[in-house]
Amino acid sequence: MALTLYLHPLASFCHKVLIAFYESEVPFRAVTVDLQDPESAAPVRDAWPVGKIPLLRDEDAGRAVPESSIIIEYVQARRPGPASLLPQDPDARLQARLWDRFFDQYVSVPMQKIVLDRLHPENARDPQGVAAARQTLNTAYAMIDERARRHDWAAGNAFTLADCAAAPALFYAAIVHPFPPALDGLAAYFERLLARPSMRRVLREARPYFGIFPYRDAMPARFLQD
Ligand SMILES: N[C@@H](CCC(=O)N[C@@H](CS)C(=O)NCC(=O)O)C(=O)O
Repeated sequence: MALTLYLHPLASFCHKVLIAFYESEVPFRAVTVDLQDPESAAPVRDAWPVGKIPLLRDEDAGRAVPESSIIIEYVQARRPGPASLLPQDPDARLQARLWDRFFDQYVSVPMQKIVLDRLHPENARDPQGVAAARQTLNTAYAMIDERARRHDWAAGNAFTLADCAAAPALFYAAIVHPFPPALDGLAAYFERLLARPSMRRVLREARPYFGIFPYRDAMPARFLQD
């Protein structure tokens, strides 16, 4: 399988796939996309007109695969590596899928809302939408905290697809909407994610781009160097 992954090194949904690929030792070619540049974005928009990254191309199959969770599942099914990110057991698999959806919808999406709002001019900002996003994050943080006190990983005792989603989502969310100090289960889970070599590699590769992150000023110093 010759795989090309269209991505941006700062983009959280791209980090999710990169973590999965590094965990599973999937060989691939990375192509950095500038979504503001129509020529650079063309391969993504031609295959998936909503124009979101990551997008995978399976060159041998002549097939484009969009959406981070689908990309991970596509590759896991065809090239099982050392890490099984989708458990075989149907109930355990459902848990992995459930918590993957949870981190995408209730952590990544509100986090993106807060980040993108800062890029807008003052008169185009959406304070109500941002307040709602912060409320969603408060609810999500409490749920993760409760769960992380009982399990090492999002779907149970094994690292799965759900943790690939959680790591970048929580990385950026913790910067734009810090964890309440009382949620030490959440904080401990975040540290477990940060300790994964896959996550460390993703952050190392993203570091040269941190200067263009709208909340660069709020990034903890420990993320600015190895
Ligand atoms: N549901 C998608 C979300 C992908 C997504 O939101 N990607 C962001 C980068 S992290 C993006 O392409 N943003 C550009 C845009 O929305 O125009 C997935 O799981 O892959």
